[in-house]
Amino acid sequence: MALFWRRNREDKFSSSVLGLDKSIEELQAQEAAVERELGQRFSKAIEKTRDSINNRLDTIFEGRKQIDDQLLDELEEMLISTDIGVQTTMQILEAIRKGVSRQEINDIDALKATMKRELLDILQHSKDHGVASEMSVDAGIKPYVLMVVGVNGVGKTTTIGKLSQRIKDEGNDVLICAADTFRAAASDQLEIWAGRAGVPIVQQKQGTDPAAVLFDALQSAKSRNSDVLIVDTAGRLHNKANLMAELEKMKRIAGREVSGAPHETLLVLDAVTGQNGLEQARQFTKVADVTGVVLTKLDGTAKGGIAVAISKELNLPIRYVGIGEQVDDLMVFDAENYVNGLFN
Ligand SMILES: Nc1nc2c(ncn2[C@@H]2O[C@H](COP(=O)(O)OP(=O)(O)OP(=O)(O)O)[C@@H](O)[C@H]2O)c(=O)[nH]1
Ligand SMILES: [Mg+2]
Repeated sequence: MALFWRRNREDKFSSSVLGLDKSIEELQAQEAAVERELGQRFSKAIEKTRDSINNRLDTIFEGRKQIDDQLLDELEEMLISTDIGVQTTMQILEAIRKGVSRQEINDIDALKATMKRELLDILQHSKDHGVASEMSVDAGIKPYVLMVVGVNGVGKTTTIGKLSQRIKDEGNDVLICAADTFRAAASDQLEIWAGRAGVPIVQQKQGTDPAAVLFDALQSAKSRNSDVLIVDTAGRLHNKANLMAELEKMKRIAGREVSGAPHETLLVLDAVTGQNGLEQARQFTKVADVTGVVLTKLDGTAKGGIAVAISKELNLPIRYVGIGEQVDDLMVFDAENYVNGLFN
């Protein structure tokens, strides 16, 4: 999928170049400025997590001359407290113990470097379902159906608003499907986001079978020749079997109407819920064939380590992170930026 959006961005970029008499240098400087600004915003979003990690590290190292077992115990506690997960914590500690016994790690900087290396290794080795969708999108899938799932209040609707804007800006015709017919006002809320992004929306009255709304939207996407159909779903609780069955029905309808659909199923997880979110995710992956994660509200937590637990324990790629409530507060997840941003 990433390739898809990128390809469109490049098309748009080259056509805008034709209309402008800016030099390549000016354009490069402009792009660099945008990148910098994004980097700063991301860094700000993980500030709470960074502060928490670094303050604890400073305290652990204060007045200490050597890395001993007690220090490592404290480090373990610190890592667990960031919601990085038990498995990840153990992996990092093992690497540190090895480094210490080989006398490669003697100070805080060497220790941080080892932590960074291990974290990056985990994040970059989660299975990337994106590879398959990139290939099929290149074969000209239209409409590309993107389903968005997750429990109540995690930020599905907001994320769809942000994503619609983003994908549209990259030169695609987007259509939104309001298949959350369960909650009153859900459709109205989505309509506001559709209006903001300037994209059409297919909706029906509350209580309509979500699969029927989806069916409508699929027909509409085909007749409008939409590039991408983004489907909002109800915030269903993982212990409600009927709601999970509904999700499966929607999947079936999508696949029947558009070959291979849904092409991407994004699970939205709220970073603030930490380890509870992981449990939700496990339930969803059982029925929804989740292909990627959007981690929202990273700006609102000091436990941003959950991103690593998701990669390690669910083996799912984090596609985007939400860093605020505004339409442009959605960023492509960059593992290197993230890991570097965690340490001072
Ligand atoms: N700070 C912050 N707030 C966010 C982010 N994403 C969503 N929110 C807020 O989270 C709240 C819930 O967002 P919704 O998009 O309504 O969540 P939902 O998953 O659609 O909820 P239901 O439709 O009830 O299942 C809203 O107040 C959003 O503004 C984010 O990245 N950062
Ligand atoms: Mg919603």
